[in-house]
Amino acid sequence: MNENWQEMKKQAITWLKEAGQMLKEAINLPLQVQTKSHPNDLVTEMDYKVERFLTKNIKSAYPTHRVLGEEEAGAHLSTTEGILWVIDPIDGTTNFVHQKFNFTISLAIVSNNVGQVGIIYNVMNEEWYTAVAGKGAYLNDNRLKQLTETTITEAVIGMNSRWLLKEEHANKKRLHTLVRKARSIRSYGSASLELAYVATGRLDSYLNFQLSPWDYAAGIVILKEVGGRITDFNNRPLPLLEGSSVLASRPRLHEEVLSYL
Ligand code: 2AM
Ligand code: CA
Ligand code: CA
Ligand code: CA
Repeated sequence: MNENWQEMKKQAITWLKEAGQMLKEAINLPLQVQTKSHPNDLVTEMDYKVERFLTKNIKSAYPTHRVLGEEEAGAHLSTTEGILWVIDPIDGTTNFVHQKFNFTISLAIVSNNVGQVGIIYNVMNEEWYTAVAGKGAYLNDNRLKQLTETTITEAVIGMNSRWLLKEEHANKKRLHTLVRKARSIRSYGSASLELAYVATGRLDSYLNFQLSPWDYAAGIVILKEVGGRITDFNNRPLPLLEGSSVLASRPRLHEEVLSYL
């Protein structure tokens, strides 16, 4: 297959810009906020609007491609064959509602299970983290450097503190040890943004016990370009048709953190 991934990335950026504009215009208007799996799992009409807008554009430009989105698109996909667009219309809906800051639109183009394009767009500050497989990763126009190694004692690790309270977690004690050993812990509330932060070195590691493909598909492509590692807690590649635990880190630190999970 001889697809023009750079061209598709450019096309996707024009759609994301328009979607970002929709979010900026909606942000100070009253939002209809509903809950999904639990009272803190929020969704707004803008999550649906952006996903429908992107899906419509993708399908009309590339009728043979398929779309997997958080809210509606591709809910019953059973294979990753062909070209699949994996989108999260708002990653960090709680931030969108409460902070009006630090939420992204995350988009990946995956061909036969291999990520080819990744875009994580931090809407309110116009930070675009992008990558095409084999062509390097960028923050806006600046090419990101290869990640260097570090150790836990010098690492700033991203995680949601609620995981520390998880009663049924078999390795709770070890997780507490990890938090004590690390230099510092951060929580930004947008998984894709936190993966982008690992790619730029703002975070040394990011972990989450349960995420979905639209949270990490773009991050996989971007991290690979800078030599970052991203796997589940058992060091296996991440699935694209179901959810998973996720650890992303600088090289070497990854193995060290895995031993605490
Ligand atoms: P979302 O905003 O797209 O739902 C918040 O810590 C991060 O975890 C966000 O990236 C959020 O994505 C993601 N997340 C994944 N599953 C979630 C869930 N069931 N409830 C809340 N946030 C979830
Ligand atoms: Ca959600
Ligand atoms: Ca998400
Ligand atoms: Ca979302």
